[in-house]
Amino acid sequence: MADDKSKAQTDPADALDAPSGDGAADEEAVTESAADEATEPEGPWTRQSIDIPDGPITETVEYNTYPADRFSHDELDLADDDLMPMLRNMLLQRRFEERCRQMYQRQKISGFLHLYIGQESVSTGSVYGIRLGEDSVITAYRDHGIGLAMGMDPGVCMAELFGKKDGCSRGKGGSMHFFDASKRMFGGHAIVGAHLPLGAGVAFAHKYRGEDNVCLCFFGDGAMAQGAYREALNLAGIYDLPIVFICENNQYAMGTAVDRVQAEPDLFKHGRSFDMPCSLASGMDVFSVNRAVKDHVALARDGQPSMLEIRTYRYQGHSISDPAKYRQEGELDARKSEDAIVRLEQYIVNQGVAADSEIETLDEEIKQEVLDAIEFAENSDFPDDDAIYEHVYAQEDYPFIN
Ligand SMILES: Cc1ncc(C[n+]2csc(CCOP(=O)(O)OP(=O)(O)O)c2C)c(N)n1
Ligand SMILES: [Mg+2]
Repeated sequence: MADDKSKAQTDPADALDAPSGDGAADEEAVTESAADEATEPEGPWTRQSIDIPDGPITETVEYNTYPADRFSHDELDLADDDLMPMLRNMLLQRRFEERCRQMYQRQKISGFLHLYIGQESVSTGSVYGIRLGEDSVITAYRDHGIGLAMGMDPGVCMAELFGKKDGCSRGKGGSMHFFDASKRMFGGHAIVGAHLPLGAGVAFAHKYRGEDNVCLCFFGDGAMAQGAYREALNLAGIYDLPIVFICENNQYAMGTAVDRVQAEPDLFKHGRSFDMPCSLASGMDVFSVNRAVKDHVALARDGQPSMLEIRTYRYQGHSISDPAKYRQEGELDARKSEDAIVRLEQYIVNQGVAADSEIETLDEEIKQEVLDAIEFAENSDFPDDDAIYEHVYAQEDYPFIN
């Protein structure tokens, strides 16, 4: 795919090597580039033809699909021993957020709070498809699930929500700004669509440094209506960046259903405009997500950016204050009956890997872990007043501020 594209510049390192400066150095640079132009550079450059074919162009496109209940764990190279940790990973997100809701009602948490409940298979299935700690992840503001799935400490996360100094962003970011550079979790971003170019930048950094790592860039269905989405995918395509664009299509952007705002509601197909492989996976089955992400990560490691739509559903409102009246009657119950956590629990029992009672014990342990996280957050202090001046960008000679 990427190989037969017309490109003015294929290597990002070349892009940064462009001559700059003033005076004599500039003159030299100009002379050199004039000489370059005289001889056609070697490389895979092709010029687009101006001739129009005499007849229609027919294109056959293949989209991969990853439906629910298609994959078993052994096909995914997951051992029996991986299944309970995988369930633990999902349950931790669920139990953590159930308490977040309660803590919000008790006014321990203020500001925005967007819950991820219902979407846990997306984070867990993805994290099990990357090299944790080496590959990078970036996401939007519904970020608690992916942060916890990547192994961020629940106490540190809860402290962030409480606005306390031991929080992952020192209590100054809150719900939308989970961040842990040591785990290569690059946020947590509040402006819809704005982090997609950042994701492309992270992938660019991997490539520029010669690392064999990839970036997973998650975003919502709503972000696809933003211009930054197009800019990011285009740059990734031009530079062959090691990135997977993952659209978490939870059917709504606030109260707006996808098919009310997208002329092509099959969002995975949009990646075709950038000559990328595109796939569609079920977010109601953690194995489907895992298979899809592994396949797309393999593409990214080969320098092929791609687009993956994961169809999922959020069981809570858009934010804590949303009564979610836009849903159709019976819609929520239907989706709850497909809950990916329950699906995995049933799978584990059916495979004879663990009994119901062992799953219940695991759940109790996790509930206690979340209570411990709350205690940690309670015992942490609020940031000092002076902290308001820390980690703030200020350029002394910046114009217009005086
Ligand atoms: C540029 C911008 N416009 C509007 C908003 C307000 N806003 C916050 S969330 C949201 C909906 C985004 O929906 P989606 O991308 O599908 O993510 P989801 O909430 O479903 O996870 C909007 C419009 C914003 N944060 N940024
Ligand atoms: Mg959405």
